[in-house]
Amino acid sequence: VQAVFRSNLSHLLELMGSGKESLIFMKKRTKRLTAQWALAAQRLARKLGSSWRDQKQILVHIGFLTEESGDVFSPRVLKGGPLGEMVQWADILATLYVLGHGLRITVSLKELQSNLGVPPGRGNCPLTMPLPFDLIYTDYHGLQQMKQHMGLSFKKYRCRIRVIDTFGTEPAYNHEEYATLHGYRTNWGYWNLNPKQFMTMFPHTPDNSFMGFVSEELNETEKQLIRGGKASNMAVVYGKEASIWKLQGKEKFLGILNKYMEIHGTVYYESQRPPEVPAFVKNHGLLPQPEFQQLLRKAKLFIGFGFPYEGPAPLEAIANGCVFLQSRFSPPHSSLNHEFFRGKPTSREVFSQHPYAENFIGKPHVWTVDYNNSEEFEAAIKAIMRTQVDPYLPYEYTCEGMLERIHAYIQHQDFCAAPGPAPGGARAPQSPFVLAPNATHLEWAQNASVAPGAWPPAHSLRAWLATAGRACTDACLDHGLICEPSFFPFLNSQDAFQKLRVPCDSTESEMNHLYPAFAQPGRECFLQKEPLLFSCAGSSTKYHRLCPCRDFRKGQVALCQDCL
Ligand code: U2F
Repeated sequence: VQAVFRSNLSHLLELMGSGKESLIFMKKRTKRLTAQWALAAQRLARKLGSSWRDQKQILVHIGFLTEESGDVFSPRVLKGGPLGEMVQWADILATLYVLGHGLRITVSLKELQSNLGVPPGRGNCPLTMPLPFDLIYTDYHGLQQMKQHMGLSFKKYRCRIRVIDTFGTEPAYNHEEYATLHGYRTNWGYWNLNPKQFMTMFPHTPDNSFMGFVSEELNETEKQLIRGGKASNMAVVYGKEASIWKLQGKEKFLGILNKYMEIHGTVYYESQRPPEVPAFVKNHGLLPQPEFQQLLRKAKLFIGFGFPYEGPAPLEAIANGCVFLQSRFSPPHSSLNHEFFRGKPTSREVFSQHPYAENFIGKPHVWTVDYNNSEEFEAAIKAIMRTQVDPYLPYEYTCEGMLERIHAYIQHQDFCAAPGPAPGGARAPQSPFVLAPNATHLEWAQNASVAPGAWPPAHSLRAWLATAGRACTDACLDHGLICEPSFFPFLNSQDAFQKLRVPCDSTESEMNHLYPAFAQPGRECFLQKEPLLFSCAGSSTKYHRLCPCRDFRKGQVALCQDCL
C-alpha cells in the first residue's frame, strides 16, 4: 500500500490517549504545530514528486512513560523537569503520522502486550501470531520490556526495532561480548543491535541514526516583527530547574552580565522565589512552551550555565533571533569524568554545553567562551550587544527536514535483510575503489558495479587513512565530509590498504572497534572481524584508522546528496 501524506492531526491526538501530564504536554505541542506540519508535508510531497512510498504498520511504545519503568518524568512536567524527551516523542509521532503510516501508540505494559500478541498470563513465550508491525519505535525501557515479554520472538523481530536514545550508543558498548571483555559495559548497552537502530536527539555520531525533533519556524512577518521588537539588553537564562544556578563562580559572571543586561529566568518555583536565583533576576517561573517562545522573541541573549546538556531550548532561542552564549568545557565532559554521562554507552567528549550549536551553527548565532575568564566573557557580552542576528533554524530541525529524513530512513533502512554477497560479512575480498588522482584517498571506481539496494548509495564514498589518534568522525569532518559506517565493509580488505599504498608488513583480522587500521610501529595492518563493531567513533594514538566518508546535503547531515 502506498503511504499518503496526512495534514489533519485530530486522529493522532486521539491515538495519543490522555491522563498523564506528559501526554498533555505532548498533545498541546502537536496541536500547536499542526499548521507547520501540514505545510511541511505539502512541500515534501512536491519535492518527492511521484516516487512510491510504502505504507508501514508502526508501533510506538514509549517505555519511559510506562508505570512499569517508574515514569519519573510525568510528575515533573510542570515542575521544571526534563521536557526534551517529550518534545522529541511528540515530534516523532507527528512525523510518522504525517508521512501516512499506520500507527499504534502504547504507554503501558498491558497495551504493549495486547498489541504484540503476547499470550495472556504467560510472559516469556513466543508470540501467538506473526508480529503485525513492520517497525517498532521505542526506548531502552521499552526494549527491556519487549525482551522480557516476547520470549524467543524478540530475537526474530529485533531487526524491526528502532531505539530512541538521546545521547547515543557507540558500537563498542553495543556488542555484548566485546563490551564485557574490554570494559565498555554500562547500564544501557550490549544489545547487539545494528548501531544504526539507535536514534539520537542530535547528530552525535554517524554510527547511530540521527532522529532529532523540530523547532517552530517563523514566517517572514514574524521575522520582521522580531527584528523590530528586540530589546538589545535583555538576556534569558537557560534552565528551568533552580539547581543550575548553584554553579560555582556564577556570582562573577552574573555580576558582569548584570552590568549590561536585564536578566530573565524561567525557573520553576512553588510559592517563594528559589533562593538560588539572585534578586536582580526577573524570574517568570516555568512558562508554557508558547509563552517561553514569546519571551525568546523579545530577548537578545539566551545564556547557558553548563546544564542541561544538549536540549532543544537553544535551537528555539536561535530560531527566535537570540544569540546563544555558552561555556566551553575544558577539559571536556564525558562518561569518564561527569556524573551525568556516567553509565551512558558513549565515550563522546562534550566540549561545550551544546556541541551541535557550537559546531553546526556557530557565530554569529552561537558564542562559546571560557566563563572562568572574565575578560573573554565580558568582551563576548559587549560584542553580542552590538551584533545584529536574524532568526536561524537549520533545515534538519524544521518540520520538512524531519519528515524528509525519517521518510528516507523508513523507505531505505533495512536491518532484517541478510547481508548480500558483496560486500558480505565483515570482509571484502576486493574493494571497488581506486586511488584518487591526487593520491590522498580512495574513490569509488567508475567501472565498479553498484551494490544493488545499498543505501546510502556507495558511489558517494571516499576513504582516507586518518592520522594517528584521530577518530573517523573527526577525520571525515576534516575533509568536509561525514563518516558513513555502512561503508566500512567495502574498505575492510587488504586490497584497500594496498590501493592506499599503506606499507603493511602483516595483516591480522581481529575484533576491535578501531579496525580497519594501521599501526605504524610494527607496520601492522588490522582488519575488522566483527561487522557489528564497525565504528566511526573511537581513536587511539596507536592507530591510523581507515575511514569511510561521504558527502551530505546542506542542512541535512543524515542524508547524502543522492540519498533521497
Ligand atoms: C534536555 O532536557 P530539557 O528539558 O532540560 O531541555 P530544554 O532545552 O530545557 O528544553 C525542553 C523544552 O522546554 C521548553 C522549551 C523546550 O522545548 O520550549 N520550556 C518550557 O516549556 N518552558 C520554559 O519555561 C522553559 C523551557 C534534553 F532535551 C534531555 O534529553 C536531557 O535529558 C536533559 C539533560 O541534559 O536536557
